Amino acid sequence: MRLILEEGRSTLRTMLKTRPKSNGFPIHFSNWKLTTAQAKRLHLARRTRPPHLELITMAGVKLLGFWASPFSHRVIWALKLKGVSYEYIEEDLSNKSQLLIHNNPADKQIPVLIHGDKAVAESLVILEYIDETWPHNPLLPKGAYERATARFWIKFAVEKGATFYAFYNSNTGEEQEKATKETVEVLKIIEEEALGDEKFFGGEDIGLLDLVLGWFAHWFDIIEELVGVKVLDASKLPRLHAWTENFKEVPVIKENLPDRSKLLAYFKHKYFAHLPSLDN
Ligand SMILES: N[C@@H](CCC(=O)N[C@@H](CS)C(=O)NCC(=O)O)C(=O)O
Repeated sequence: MRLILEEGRSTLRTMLKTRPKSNGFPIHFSNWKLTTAQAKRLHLARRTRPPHLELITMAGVKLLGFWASPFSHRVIWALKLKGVSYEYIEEDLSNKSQLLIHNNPADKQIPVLIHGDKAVAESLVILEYIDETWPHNPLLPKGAYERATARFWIKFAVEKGATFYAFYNSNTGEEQEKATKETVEVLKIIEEEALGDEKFFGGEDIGLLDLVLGWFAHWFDIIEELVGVKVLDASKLPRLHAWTENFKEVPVIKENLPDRSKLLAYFKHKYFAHLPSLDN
């Protein structure tokens, strides 16, 4: 690739030397014809440019998101980790934009990533799209087995969503005890079997599983506060708790977390709206 790029550069140098004489700038490029061989070499050099050069010329990237959504945030973190510049468009979920409806007609949910004329929906699908489109700073491990393992845990965590939701929804003594016990059990499995003694799920650096579980580091604590039960603390889940601290210390994460008090107010409103009325 280096050779091809070098060739591209030397073709450009030759072209600059042989460019039509002009009395100054601007040069009239329309008078400047490339030989077929020059055009082919330049085309090849452009096609094989490394991903960081792609950033300079890539088609526009837009993200339709919602400020309080952990699903939007995992995409934001991925784009930031890759250094992909993008335009963020905040959606009003009570009055969805035509842009959202047009780009995700199936379920009209955020996040949606628009890349040039293509739209990708579903946060996990978007994360894989990002990782494949901009392969530098990989989010999934290289080896097939390691990728399969990361994908297993992502599926496991997503499928346990009902357990976490039951915890969020629990408000009577017995029901709350059961939901808390089940939540701790799931988190213990994640801690022991997926995280082990690593700093991050991705090893020394954060990877796709870290981004998927990222909501435990910022949103879960808010749910605990609303439910009035602490689960993810240093005494019950020491390694997972340390992971939440390490995760939030990564600059890209730290700089891209919604304000906690604003988030608490938002979820408080939603939480008390869904609880059964005390008058009933
Ligand atoms: N499975 C989806 C979930 C996305 C989701 O739940 N988005 C919510 C906001 S957090 C949404 O768009 N809600 C509006 C609606 O469902 O009408 C993903 O991972 O992207």
